Amino acid sequence: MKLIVAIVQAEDAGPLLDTFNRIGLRTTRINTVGGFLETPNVTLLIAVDDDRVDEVLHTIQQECHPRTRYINALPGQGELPGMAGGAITAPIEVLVGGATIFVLNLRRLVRVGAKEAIFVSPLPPAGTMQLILAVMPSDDADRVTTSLLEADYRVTRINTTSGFLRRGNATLLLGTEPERLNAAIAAIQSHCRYREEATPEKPGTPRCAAIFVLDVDRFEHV
Ligand code: 2BA
Repeated sequence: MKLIVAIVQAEDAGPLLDTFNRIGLRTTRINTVGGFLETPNVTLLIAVDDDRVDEVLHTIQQECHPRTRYINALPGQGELPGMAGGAITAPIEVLVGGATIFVLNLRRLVRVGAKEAIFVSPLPPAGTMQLILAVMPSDDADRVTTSLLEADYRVTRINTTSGFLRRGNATLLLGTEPERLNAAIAAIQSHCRYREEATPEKPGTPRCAAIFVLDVDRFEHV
C-alpha cells in the first residue's frame, strides 16, 4: 500500500474531494500554506492499494490546474524601466503547478474498529524508526494524546478534516522506535471510541481511526 501526499491549490480541493468520494477513496485534508507565495493551499493524505496509485494520480491531474499568480517584486527587483529605483515595482509572474505529489511506501495500515491491521508489509530493517500518522475524530484526540504521553511517547497534533464528511478531525504525528510501535498502536486503538459512520464505500460501515505507519530514513532530535 502507498500513502499519497498531494499538495493542491485551494480552488481545486473541493472538486477533487468530490471526485475522490465518488470513486470511493478516503482522504484527509490539511489546510496548509505555500512557503513561497504564503497563500493557502491544501495537502491531502490518501492511503491506497498499489494498484490504485495511477488512478489517483490521473484523477489529480484531471481536477487540478496550473495557474499563474502575481506577486509584488522583492526589493531591488523588477523595477519598471524608466522609473526611479524602487518607486514602482513590476509584479512577478509565478506559475503554480496543478499539484505536487509524494508517493510513500506504507509499512502498515490499521483501521481502528476493524480491530486488526488490514495491511502489514514485511518487517523493516532492524532499528528503523517508525512514523505514525493517526487520523481520528477530534473528540478522541485528547484522550489518545493523554494516554500516549503517559506512556512516554511524544506527539504532534495537526487539525485536519475528513474528506468525506468534511468534518473536523485530528491527525496525530508520532515517531517511535520499532519495538514500541505495537504498544503505541494499541494505546491509540484502546482510546478511540467505536462509531457507526458512513464511508464513501459503504454507508454505515463502522469507522473510528485510521493509523498509517511509515519507515523513517533518519531521525534526529537536536
Ligand atoms: P509555494 O511554496 O507557495 O510555491 C508556489 C509556486 O512558487 C511554486 O509552484 C513555484 O512555481 C514557485 N516557487 C516555489 N518556491 C520557489 C523558489 N524558492 N523560488 C522561485 N519560485 C518558487 P509549485 O512548484 O507548483 O508548488 C506549489 C506548492 O506546492 C508550493 O507552494 C508548496 O506549498 C508545495 N510544494 C512544492 N514543492 C514542494 C516540495 N518539494 N516540498 C514541499 N512542498 C512543496
